[in-house]
Amino acid sequence: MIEIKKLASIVDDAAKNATPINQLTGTHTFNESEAYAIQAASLKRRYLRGERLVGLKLGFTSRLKMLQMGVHDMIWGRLTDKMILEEGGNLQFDQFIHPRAEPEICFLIKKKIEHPITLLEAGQYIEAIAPALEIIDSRYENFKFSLEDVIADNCSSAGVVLGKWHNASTAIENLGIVLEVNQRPVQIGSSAAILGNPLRSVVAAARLAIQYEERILPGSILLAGAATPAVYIQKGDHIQARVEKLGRVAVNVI
Ligand code: OOG
Ligand code: MG
Repeated sequence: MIEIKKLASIVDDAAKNATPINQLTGTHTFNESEAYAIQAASLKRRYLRGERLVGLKLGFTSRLKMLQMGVHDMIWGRLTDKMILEEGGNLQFDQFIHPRAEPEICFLIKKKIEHPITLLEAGQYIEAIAPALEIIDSRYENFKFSLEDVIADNCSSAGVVLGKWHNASTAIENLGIVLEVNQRPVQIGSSAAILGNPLRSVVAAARLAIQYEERILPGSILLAGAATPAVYIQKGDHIQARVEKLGRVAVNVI
């Protein structure tokens, strides 16, 4: 039996103190569902400190992200209110270990999702769509992990910046996406890289949430997964994502 609570406290302390740790799978053997149990237990610690669940995120929904991180499957994690950063505001670099930014598409959920849904049905569950920046900050040394490690570490979740909400009927299956650092494009991609259509992330989230007994509630957010690889960010950087039709979203690293 692996010690779920102990491993949860290790990843949680690493995040809280912005101190890197060795990969848990270096010293412990656990499977994917045990990794999700560690993630859930680490979130419980955040809730006890007063953080609130505001939504979910999917990861590795694009081939480029899987290739960048050397993993082979989709993952999902939880987002809390403490991770939400003000659009156009500041990100305190020292509160992170080795943060990276990636461009995202975010859904605002309209109706509770309680059963598996199809791609055709996905639109009914969406209230609005926004461009977003996700800040990921693996708690593992050198941002290196196995799939089980990254799941246990809440999928590197660390920060989310949301842009303006747009109508849920906006066609999003093939939108140009640019990630800029200090006004220079550093990653260019298309929303089509996200499972062929980011709405498929809603379908996948529904399936995974049911499988792992998490709820997708009205008013919660869902990050579809980055369309491009993530980039390391530095103090002094201005980070901006532009998504065709959805506009821009930015944050300053201080
Ligand atoms: C894991 C998080 C992946 C995405 O959008 O693919 C993710 C990581 O790369 O550290 O958020
Ligand atoms: Mg992401």
